[in-house]
Amino acid sequence: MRIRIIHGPNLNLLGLREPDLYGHDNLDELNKKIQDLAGSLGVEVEIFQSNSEGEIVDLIHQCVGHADALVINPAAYTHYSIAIRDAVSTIRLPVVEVHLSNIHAREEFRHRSVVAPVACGQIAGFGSASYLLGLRAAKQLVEEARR
Ligand code: CA2
Repeated sequence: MRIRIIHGPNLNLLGLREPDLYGHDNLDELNKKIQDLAGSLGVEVEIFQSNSEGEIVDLIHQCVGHADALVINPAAYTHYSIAIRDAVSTIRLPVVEVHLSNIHAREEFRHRSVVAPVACGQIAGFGSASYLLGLRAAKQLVEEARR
């Protein structure tokens, strides 16, 4: 089973500021945690980060025929990118939306996700563990679909 992980804009800066919101892990440390869990779950992961909306759309499209599920933190695009929402709804694969912070406990403009309604579910507020929970959820969704 292959699961694609996409980190959205500015997450390349993780660990460099706002640790109270996003935790102390930098992106390499977070990716190592994801790879370690994937190894123990017997799942292959491929991890991408992009600051560009169009590139993220392309990365979502490339999942078709290549990955079994997608875990995505669309970062700020969560709140307004119809292009990313449409890409997610087009691929017809299990998609789990994740956020480091609890977007529902922050500014009102972060409460709305335009992606969540076309994802299987959303995990928010657990720091790096949101991705680990998202990976477990994605694996379970793929297994359920195969039964
Ligand atoms: O909580 C999340 O994971 C977010 O997706 C992070 C986005 C924010 O716009 C969303 O509302 C919630 C921001 C990503 C910025 O990441 C940085 C982390 C540390 C330092 C600088 C940027």
